[in-house]
Amino acid sequence: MLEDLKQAVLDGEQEKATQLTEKALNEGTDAERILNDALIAAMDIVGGEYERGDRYVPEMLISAEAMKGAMDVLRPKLAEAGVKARGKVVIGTVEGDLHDIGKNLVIMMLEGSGFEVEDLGIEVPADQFVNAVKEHQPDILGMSALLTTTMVYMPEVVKALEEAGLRSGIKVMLGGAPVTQEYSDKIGADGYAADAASAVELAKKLIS
Ligand code: B1M
Repeated sequence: MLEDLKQAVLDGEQEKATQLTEKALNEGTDAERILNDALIAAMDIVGGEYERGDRYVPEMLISAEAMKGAMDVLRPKLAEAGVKARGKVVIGTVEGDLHDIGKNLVIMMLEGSGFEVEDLGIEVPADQFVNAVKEHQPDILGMSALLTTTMVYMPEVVKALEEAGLRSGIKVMLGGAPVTQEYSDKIGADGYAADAASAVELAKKLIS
């Protein structure tokens, strides 16, 4: 059944993925096993296919949606069983910028890989990032920007984290079309990812 569930996520069949997750739980399959052997396994394949150019954004999105449906059923069971997330990420699109399609895709892929994600939404000011870090104590703070005029806000957030004495306790990850690795290095972030699949790989690397 776990193979069928994995396939349902790969095929982006949300209803089937949700039903199979319920069925597997009802038959006594361990929630963590469902997560690792079916859902995360499927999203690993999706990420790899996307990186090789064998899968496009819409196909990645429908798999992520299927994963989300299954996760809605699984999440309470994982919490009951005390299963810990791989790591925690607080993420938002920076002040002045309302582009969120890419950020949401990154979130879905991170969740699909076992990360707990707190989404701050769009047009997030530096003080909101800082407060969210204090409140949620994430391993990683993620910032997205799609405009050349808003990516320049990213160093403001890094500076605000430093001023609040929080910078050394977390990793800062950047993304968005105009952002580059050079820019990430320049503003003192810990890494940049070009797409959702590489964002997952980077997040894993940053917490290891
Ligand atoms: Co806007 N827009 N837009 N727009 N828009 C762009 C970005 C633009 C390149 C279009 C163009 O002129 N060719 C241009 C920016 C130019 C620049 O600054 N270099 C632009 C502009 C100018 C504007 C406005 C200023 C237009 C205007 O009003 N005059 C305005 C700005 C509004 C604002 O933000 N204040 C504006 C508005 C909008 C809409 C509201 C209409 C809409 C946004 C809807 C929404 O997001 N809810 C929109 C859209 C859709 C686009 C384009 C067409 C598509 C963006 C997108 O969703 N791509 C875009 C042109 C383009 O890219 N072809 C454009 C798909 C998405 C999956 O990719 O977002 O790159 P992407 O995300 C990727 C990676 O970047 C990475 O992973 C994602 C998934 O693979 N990634 C991360 C992203 N965040 C990450 C974070 C990470 C790691 C990886 O870690 C934390």
